[in-house]
Amino acid sequence: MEESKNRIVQTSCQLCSGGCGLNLHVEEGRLVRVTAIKEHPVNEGRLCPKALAIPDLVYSQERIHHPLRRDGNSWRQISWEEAMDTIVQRLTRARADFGPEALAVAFGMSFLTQGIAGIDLIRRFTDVYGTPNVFSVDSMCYRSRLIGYILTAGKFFVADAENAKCIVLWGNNPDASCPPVAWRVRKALKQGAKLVVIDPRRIPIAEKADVYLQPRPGTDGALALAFMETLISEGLYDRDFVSRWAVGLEDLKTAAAGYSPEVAGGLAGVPADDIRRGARLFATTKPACIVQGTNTLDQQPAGVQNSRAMAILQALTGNLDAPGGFISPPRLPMRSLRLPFLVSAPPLGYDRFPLFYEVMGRTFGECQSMLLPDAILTGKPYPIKAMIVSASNPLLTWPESEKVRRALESLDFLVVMDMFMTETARLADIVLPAASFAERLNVVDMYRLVPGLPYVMLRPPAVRVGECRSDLDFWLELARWMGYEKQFPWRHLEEAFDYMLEPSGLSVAKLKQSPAGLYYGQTRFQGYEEKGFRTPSGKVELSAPSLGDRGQVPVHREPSESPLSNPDLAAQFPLVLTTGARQMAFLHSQFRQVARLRKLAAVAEAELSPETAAQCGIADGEIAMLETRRGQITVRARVGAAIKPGVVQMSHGWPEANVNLLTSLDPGDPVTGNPELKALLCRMKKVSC
Ligand SMILES: Nc1nc2c(c(=O)[nH]1)N[C@H]1C(S)=C(S)[C@@H](COP(=O)(O)OP(=O)(O)OC[C@H]3O[C@@H](n4cnc5c(=O)[nH]c(N)nc54)[C@H](O)[C@@H]3O)O[C@H]1N2
Ligand SMILES: Nc1nc2c(c(=O)[nH]1)N[C@H]1C(S)=C(S)[C@@H](COP(=O)(O)OP(=O)(O)OC[C@H]3O[C@@H](n4cnc5c(=O)[nH]c(N)nc54)[C@H](O)[C@@H]3O)O[C@H]1N2
Ligand code: SF4
Ligand SMILES: [Mo]
Repeated sequence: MEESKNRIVQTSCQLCSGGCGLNLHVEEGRLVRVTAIKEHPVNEGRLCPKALAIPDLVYSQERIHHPLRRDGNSWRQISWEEAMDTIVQRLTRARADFGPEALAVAFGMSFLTQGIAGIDLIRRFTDVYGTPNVFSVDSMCYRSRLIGYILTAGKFFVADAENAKCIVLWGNNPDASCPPVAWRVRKALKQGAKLVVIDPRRIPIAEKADVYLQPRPGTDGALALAFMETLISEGLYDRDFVSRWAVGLEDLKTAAAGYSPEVAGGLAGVPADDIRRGARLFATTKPACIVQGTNTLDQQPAGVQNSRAMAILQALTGNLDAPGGFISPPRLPMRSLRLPFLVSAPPLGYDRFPLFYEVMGRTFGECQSMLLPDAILTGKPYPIKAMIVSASNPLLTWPESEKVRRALESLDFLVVMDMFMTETARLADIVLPAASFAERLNVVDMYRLVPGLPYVMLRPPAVRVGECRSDLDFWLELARWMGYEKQFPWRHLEEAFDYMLEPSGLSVAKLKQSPAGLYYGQTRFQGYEEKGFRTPSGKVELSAPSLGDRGQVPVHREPSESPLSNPDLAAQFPLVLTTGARQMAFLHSQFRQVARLRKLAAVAEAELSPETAAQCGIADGEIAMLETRRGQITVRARVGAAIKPGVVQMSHGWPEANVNLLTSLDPGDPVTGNPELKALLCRMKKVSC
């Protein structure tokens, strides 16, 4: 690492998916301050409160600085050598005793956002070891959308809010979950764009909405079909685009015909006229885009179909592959590090959810995580005995925490690499101290996804803390310790990055010359005019034969727990629970130890309306019990008019009030196995002291 006394290191923030350009001010080897890079295209000089707290996070008293080994009920500090040696011995033994499938690896969002090479290094490692069992959070987030868009139009799309004249925020509150998107939405609004908000909570930006729909959680499929019905029956769709570039209109018409705004409005608890107004505004204002929640529509029983519906609405209005609509920035050309032919066992759930693994010849790496706890507990289809968790806290972030706990406790060997002693780390045999993003080298190309820019940037190490190491260094090093030098010939990470980057013409050295990042390409529009869409028909598939008997046209599926699907349960648990609305101050279970962020949200709260609170006998600020048929937690009630009556919202990530004690791992979506986290049945009552 270059060491001069006072310097500014330009980097890309990793505290949410935004990737803002940051100046890390380093004095005497210590990170003292963070400012924004003015010319960075993502944030253009802006920052959010989390970025200002980076020094507090990096130097938190609670950071783990050294590898730790469980010693009965306490922890013993060990050297990296001892940690690596132990891991190698235990992985070698697991493989010999139970076969290579006995190893599982799981990584979280803070691994996914590290940039290029991370997932590839893990996958190369597990390929050589011989296990297919690599898990990530995309079983709950993102994959259903990816598959939904690909099935419909052959590729992934990003909403180009900045250039839209009409924006539909559909289950998305970017002010909390992705400020760079919020900045773009607000810029478009200032330029006169129209806004439709569809959210059971009247989120702050809804004050600016031309149409606000407040649905019962889990009814988005019905609303989307009602939008389609309005477009089709009122002749508001783009006939030219649809006749040239879409197949399956007749099937779609039939499906949508069952969901007039009256029918859908009845299901969702939304006035039919408001649905019509929203649909008309979206269809008649061009260009328009739906900015859908990153996981809101995924975590419902028709997750894939919901995302198909979003892509179909874009197609019906001719807003696909068009500025201000859905756009598809190019990928950075890169070499993959995968060696999948070395793995023989099928991944978990391959037979049950084949489309989760492969769609139209395109394969996806990580397995369906929701099946892992049962597989560990039952030993079926094969024993899973050892696990490495990198940058994830499944004990708080995966559904059904009690089962996840039992599963992790029953492993022979668990390694957790984290910056903090999390609930998950506490179950480990070995805990490894992870470097924060300010302490390690990465190459970041995720701007293509948020906010849709073909941009790449180096994330250089600025400071060093204790013996903390970069996750990628750990995986590279572990490969060497396992004796995989032949397949991992790179002496250090920079060489691995260069190997991957070669097809792009870039290298770490070249990226160092542009410390604020650079564009690697240009987004092209209407690419289908030349090549068609990458679907079997070459067109947008309003009805998708690739879905086979899983339902080829979008459908509404009631949540498995809802007043309509399960009235008996609703008699006992009369409220609808939606979980996981993002809080600006936190990233899932992270940052609760940072005092200045904790000031923004001091305690865990469940949101409910004054009507609902009165029915439950709860007043604002009182401690209440929130309960589903799976368990109960105590939490402070936040009573406010913003949320739909009959609905409770509880964010995840609070150790003292873990909402995932109330959720289920059961696969919700029949295509991908995504769990249902957005619409469950619950009840709430006051806790008497
Ligand atoms: N009920 C409910 N549950 C949900 C959701 C919901 O909406 N409702 N949303 C789900 C979604 S979409 C997601 S993506 C998941 C997220 O699930 P996770 O990714 O498991 O969530 P985090 O709490 O961010 O856990 C990340 C961990 O990595 C650590 N960490 C941070 N940076 C680094 C690093 O650089 N290296 C290493 N090794 N560790 C690091 C942090 O300290 C933290 O413990 O949660 C899901 N859980
Ligand atoms: N600060 C912060 N930012 C984050 C994260 C974080 O933990 N903290 N996590 C990151 C990750 S991994 C992800 S996946 C994204 C998540 O990003 P999103 O999924 O977009 O989550 P939110 O922006 O909170 O928006 C969810 C909104 O959906 C509403 N909602 C709940 N249920 C329903 C429903 O059934 N239908 C409809 N229409 N709306 C519903 C909620 O009230 C809420 O306002 O955020 C990312 N950014
Ligand atoms: S918006 Fe996200 S990426 Fe940008 S500074 Fe805040 S936490 Fe970092
Ligand atoms: Mo996510």
